[in-house]
Parts: sequence; C-alpha cells; structure tokens
Amino acid sequence: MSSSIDILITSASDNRLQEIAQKVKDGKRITDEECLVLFEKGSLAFVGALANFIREKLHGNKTYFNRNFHIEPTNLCVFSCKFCSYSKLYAHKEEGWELSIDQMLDIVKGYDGKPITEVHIVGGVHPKMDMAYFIELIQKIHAHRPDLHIKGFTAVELDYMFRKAKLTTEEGMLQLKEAGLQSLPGGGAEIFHPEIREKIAADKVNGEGWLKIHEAAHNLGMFSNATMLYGHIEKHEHLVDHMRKLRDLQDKTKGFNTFIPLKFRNHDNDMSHVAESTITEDMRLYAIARIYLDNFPHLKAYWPMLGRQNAQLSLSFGVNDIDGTIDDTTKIYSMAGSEEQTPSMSTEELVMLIKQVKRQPIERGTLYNEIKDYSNVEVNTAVLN
Ligand code: V47
Ligand code: SF4
Repeated sequence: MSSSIDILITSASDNRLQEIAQKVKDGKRITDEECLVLFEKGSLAFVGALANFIREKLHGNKTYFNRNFHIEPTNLCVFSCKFCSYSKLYAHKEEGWELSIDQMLDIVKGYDGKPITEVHIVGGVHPKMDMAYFIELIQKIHAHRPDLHIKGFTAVELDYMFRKAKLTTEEGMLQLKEAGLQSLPGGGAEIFHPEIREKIAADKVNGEGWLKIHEAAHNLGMFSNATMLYGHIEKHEHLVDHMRKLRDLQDKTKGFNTFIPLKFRNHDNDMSHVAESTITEDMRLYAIARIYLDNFPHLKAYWPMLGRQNAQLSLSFGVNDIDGTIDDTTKIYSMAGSEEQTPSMSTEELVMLIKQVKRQPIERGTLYNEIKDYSNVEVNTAVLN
C-alpha cells in the first residue's frame, strides 16, 4: 500500500516537485534552488503535506506552548525601522514609556505564586538603558525568582549595549550570562539581505552582526531563536538567503531552538502602503520554512501576530509550537495592527485551540523540556466559542 508521501511523489505536477518530495521522504536536505522551486511552483496542498510529514516525523502530534510574560522596558528607540509601529524616537521622549528597574521588578512580583516559567524581555533601544542597567535588572529578577528562565534582548539591543560599553560581543555576552541571562529571543533579524535591510532597517545592526551575536551566545552554551519578517517588499530569493544563513549557522553551532516567521503588519507605520500577505501565503511560508530548515528542531507560529485561528491552522503546515500564554504586557504587535489587540490567552484556551485540531498539547519550558501533557486534561469546550 502506498503511503501519503508516495502518493504525493507520484502525483506531483512537475518533475522538480517530485524530486523534492522524494528528498523529503528520504530525509535529505533541499538546496536553495529547490527552495525557490517550492516558492514558485509548490501548491499550498503540496508544500503543506510535505511540511506536515516532517512535522509528524519530528514531533508526532505534540504541540508545545509555554507560560510566560513579557517585559518591555521602553518603547523609545534610537533606530527608525520603517515597519515599526511601536517605537517612538528618543528625540520625542514625552510620547513613550521608560520603566525603572523597580517598576520591572514589580511586574515580576505580580506573577509570584503563579506557575509561569519564563520572562521575555525586549524593547526599544534606549541610550540610557545600558549594560549596567540591564545587568542589575537581570540580577534582581534572578535573585527574586531563581526558577524563572530569563530570555531577553534582541541582537539589535545587544549590539548597541556592547558597543556603548566598549565590549567585544564575547565579553558582553559573558557578562550578561553571568548575571543570569539564559537565552536570546529571535527578534531583530528581519531580512538579512542588504538590498532589503537597507530599505527597511538601515540604521541598526546588519545581518552579519545579528548572526555573530547569536553565534557568540551559542558558543557560551546559550540557546536562541531566530525570526524572519516576511510579506513586505522582499522577494523569494531574499527569504531563501535569510534561511540559508540561519541553516549554515545552525550546522555550525546547533544553538537555535526555534524559527519564528513574523508576518509583516502594516498598521500605523512608514510601510502602511505595503499590502499584507494573505493567509495562503502565510501557510505556504510556514510550510516551506519547515521543509528547508531541516536542522531547526521547532517552528513557531506567534499567535498574537497571526491571530489564534490562523495559528491553529498553521499546525497543519509544519508548525509545532504556538508560543505562550502571554498577557497584554506586549505592545509591539497590537500597535502594528495584529489580530490580537490585547494578546492574552489562558492555558485552557491554548489547550483547547490545540485539541480542536486533534493535536497533543504539551506545556514546555523555554528549552523544550516537557512540563505537562494536557492530552487527558478536560477543558471547557465553550472557551473559544
Ligand atoms: O524584530 C516589529 C517584529 C520583532 C512589526 O524569540 C513586526 O520567542 C510584524 O522577535 N509587523 C520583535 N512584525 C519580536 C520578536 C519575538 C516575538 C515573539 C517571540 C519571540 C521569541 C521573538 O517584531 C522585531 C520585528 O521583526 N515587528 N514591527 C510589524 N509591523
Ligand atoms: Fe527600534 Fe526595534 Fe522598532 Fe527597529 S523594530 S525601531 S530597533 S524598536
């Protein structure tokens, strides 16, 4: 009897697609050129089926989420990325917020006694929030709640902090690690290719610099994530270039946990004239990323940006992680016009979302240690209706 992947191989509309499907079946890596073929010729059903084959081979039905909260120290930023709806230029200080260390510690204390496992710290790049400031913050959070995993700072924030402190990347990273920083989020990657980066994020760290910072973290035994901002002015070749650079670094260090494609949202920013991608394009992108990035263990759909039902759909297109039960402490997406104006989802809702598409909900820690399997936990089916 033929398996579904065999049927896909024999029924593929094109020889190139057939060869790609055969490679996926054999667990072989596809080339950049084959990735472009998928972008140009692969139907949603075709790439979706291949991605689902890989997803189920790696994780079965397991779908991960975690319990976290975000701290955004400031929305003031010295940079001016064209797609950003969140930051206010440092020159217009009165329009933004700047949290003191005590205010941020109060946020952490607000979760005392709650079963949260991670704090995610990311914000604008503020000239006065320097290494000393963040080292003190991390040390105080760690002292207050040593069990909380501290994931923080995009490579953009780190690059600025290290340069200002006149530290090498390795020295800066080591100091933060020693203070209690445990892993890095994937932000700031955008599109590495200079042709696009110079148009949308000209003044911050370039692609090479971003990769160098993640490499330094990996070399210290820290894990990190990687994002890609898609669906604006980039072309397929820029997406392939971005993913190739990540795949190459992952071959070298094995330090990336998760790839997170971020859908460009066009509300209230300097790229509002650029149309947003369609849901079909979103799902194709997830699927192709799952097929190409064969050395990334996890693919995450960030539900506040995509919307919860689209995130649910993505679980059939290669995604095996839908982030966490974050609350409305994150503003970066609601300000860009995301589906979720006050992104907050209870564990019960997340579990239900996953169960509705017949997947297995697993609460995880930041580093994908399994905390609880919710397969047999009854949830209130009315929560999403
Ligand atoms: O780098 C900003 C993106 C990122 C827009 O590692 C936008 O677990 C779409 O990286 N449309 C920061 N995206 C957030 C981030 C992240 C989020 C959740 C989890 C993790 C993780 C990382 O937000 C920025 C930028 O690419 N962004 N503006 C916009 N208009
Ligand atoms: Fe600043 Fe980040 Fe916004 Fe760019 S995306 S302007 S670095 S807050």
